[in-house]
Amino acid sequence: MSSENKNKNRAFITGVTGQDGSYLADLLLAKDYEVHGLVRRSSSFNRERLEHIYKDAQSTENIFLHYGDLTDSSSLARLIEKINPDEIYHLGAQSHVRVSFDVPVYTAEATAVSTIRLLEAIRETRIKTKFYQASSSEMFGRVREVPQRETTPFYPRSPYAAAKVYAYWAAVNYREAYDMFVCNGILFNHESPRRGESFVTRKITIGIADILAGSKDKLYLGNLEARRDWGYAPEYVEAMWLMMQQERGDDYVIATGETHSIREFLDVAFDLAGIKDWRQYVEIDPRYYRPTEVDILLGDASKAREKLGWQPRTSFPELVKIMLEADCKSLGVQLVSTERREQIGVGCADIDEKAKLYVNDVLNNERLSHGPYSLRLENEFAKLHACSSALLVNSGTSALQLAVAALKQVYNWQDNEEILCPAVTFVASANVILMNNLKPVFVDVSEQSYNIDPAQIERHITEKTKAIMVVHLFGQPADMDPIIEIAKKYNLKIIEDSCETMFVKYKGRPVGSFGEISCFSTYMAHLITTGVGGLVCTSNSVHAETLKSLANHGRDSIYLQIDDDKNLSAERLEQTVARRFKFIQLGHSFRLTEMEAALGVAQLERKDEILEKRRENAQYLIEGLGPLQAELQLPSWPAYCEHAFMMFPLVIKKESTVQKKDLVMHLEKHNIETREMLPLTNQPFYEKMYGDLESRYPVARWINNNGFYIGCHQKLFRGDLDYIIKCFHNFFL
Ligand code: NAP
Ligand code: G4F
Repeated sequence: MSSENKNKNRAFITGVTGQDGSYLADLLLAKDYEVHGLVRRSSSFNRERLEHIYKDAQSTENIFLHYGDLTDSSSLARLIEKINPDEIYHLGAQSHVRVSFDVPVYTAEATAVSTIRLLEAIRETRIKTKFYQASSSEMFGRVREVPQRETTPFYPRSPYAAAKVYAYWAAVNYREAYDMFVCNGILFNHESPRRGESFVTRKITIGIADILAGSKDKLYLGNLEARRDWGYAPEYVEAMWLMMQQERGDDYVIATGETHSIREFLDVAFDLAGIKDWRQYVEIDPRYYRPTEVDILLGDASKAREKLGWQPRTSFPELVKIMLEADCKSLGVQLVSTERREQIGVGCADIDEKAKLYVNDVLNNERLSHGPYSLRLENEFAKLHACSSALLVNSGTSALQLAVAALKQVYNWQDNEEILCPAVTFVASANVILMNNLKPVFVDVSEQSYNIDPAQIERHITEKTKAIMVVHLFGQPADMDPIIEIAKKYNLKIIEDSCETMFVKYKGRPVGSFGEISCFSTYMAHLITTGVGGLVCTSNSVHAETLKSLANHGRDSIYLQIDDDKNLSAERLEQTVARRFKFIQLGHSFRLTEMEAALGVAQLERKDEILEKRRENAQYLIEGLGPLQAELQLPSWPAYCEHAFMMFPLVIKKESTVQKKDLVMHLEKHNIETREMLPLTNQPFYEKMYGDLESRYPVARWINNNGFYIGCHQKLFRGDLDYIIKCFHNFFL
């Protein structure tokens, strides 16, 4: 004890590492007590609940932990004498009711006899101290009246309850026999995020968090009919302290005055998690039944209210929410309720701490344009897509614009020559063709993949056709083999618009490696994001130089490369200084910043995790929506290609009577975002240019009238997916 602490109130807490002990330590430290706690030696770490105290230097000076054991009288007596506390809170116990049937004698030792050990130690050492005994509503057992109050007779139903009754009467006896200040706090169940994990409330909230995180499928419980009066633990330790500040020691019931069954707890908790029917996740395991059960506990805390001014502040649903949110948070799961206020969007911002660190690193190093992060992102991205180079640009559209411009220049295409492009794709794929003074010619798409239909390509080829813009839509690769064959036959170049698809393979070969040039987007909601941004990849060195120059105002790309070279010879340096701002052609300013590249690197490091979660989510949706297959076309893809699930497309089947407008409105009303699949054939701009397109592209028209997509991104968790599935099923009921 330091000299400064001499005037402080000193408390000794047994069970300081438990739920109540840790909250009581927080409370007493906040009240400027010197706190001493009893800890038992354990092979594994048992101080988790006190960890936060050790982060605060002020608190650390005022807390002292001592080894000892409730079953060891000598250690208790020695500690009491040494600490000489003003207040003793005896909270330590074998506190699990079910376990007390398995270890009844130990429970009697730790829970009953420990109280006598402490009381005797006080008596023998003659120290002047107040004593709090953690009594329990379990003592009422087979209840003699409802609600239970201080005068209600006890009827214990377990070795634990019998031990607590013994300790209760021992405490009363010492108060009466030796005129000691002794309180019995008859506390009804109280819970919190620090509750032991095998008690039913915490077991449920942890179980739900695991289910939402996808790490568990089931929760195994015992008797769901028992009713308990559940309160919030931090408020209950306040009651303990209040009891110890009264004139005389006394006994008090501490309770909320509300009782709920385990079923009701499950209703509220699963509802908060967005899961309507918990029955599919909960199974009864008779091992959790007790030989004798306490059916109903309901406390009347009028005496505490009148004498201590204590009353509960946290409602039952609030308590469940506090616990569930904490368990979800520790697993990194976001909790969304069925009364949705937040939208389930098609995409998400998924920026982790590492991304923030990398961006900060750039800001601290003050290299804000093309630097080490840009280089790393370009090199790794190119490698992953089996290309020899990648160039970062400020959007997927810029990547496409450059790809067309570079090929037009390299192959000397003339204005108004044609590029084939699918009739269903984001408008940028066609726009960039027009912007390069070439003409987009649409090709209808496949009914299954929504990608360009190889069987439709040849009929659109004329002598003006120069290239095929292949789009890999929504994360699914287009059918490349027949497209490559046609391209060879007619000497056409292939440009890959892979803005929505990355990191996946078609017949073992990465998308992005088939075309002369391939384009990717890192726009928000894409597989990896830099906010806005893109990459243009190629394995052709001439194309690579042209792309680099065009993206950077038309500078001589050779001097762009050596700008960063610190070891230039004097002659080369002179040449560079003279030439590095020579513009050899008309170009754009399409560069990405180093901050965005840093974000991209952090995202790239997580690509496997992101892809895996998206695939898992898509599979879950496919299974959940499976029963609706007669009405809805779900995503399907051939075994020889992978799917990245950038989006989750759905098309109402031809034989269904359902109207897309009604289904989409139903989903939107329930805060599930939907998006059009964007056929080009009904875009006013292209209709104006080409006249009626819809009648010429029947599959695109069907998709326009019946298709839409929703998200399946990595931040959607089980509760969201169940909610989405439920909304679809409700619509088709
Ligand atoms: P808890 O989380 O189970 O904590 C029990 C504490 O006792 C832990 O610190 C534990 O240490 C310690 N302990 C157990 N055996 C020990 C031994 N042989 N020697 C030394 N320490 C030992 O319980 P709680 O929920 O905080 O409850 C506190 C007290 O109130 C208990 O007496 C309980 O029976 C009673 N109570 C609780 C409620 C409730 O709803 N929570 C209601 C009424 C009464 P380890 O950390 O090393 O295991
Ligand atoms: O959460 P429990 O284990 O708490 P119980 O038995 O009410 O005891 C707790 O509260 C007492 C105060 O009344 C304290 F004195 C005691 O130290 C402890 O803190 O079980 C609550 C109910 C029981 O009826 C049990 O049968 O939930 C039922 N239950 C159903 N399935 C389950 C489970 N209990 C647990 N622990 N695990 C189950 O799987």
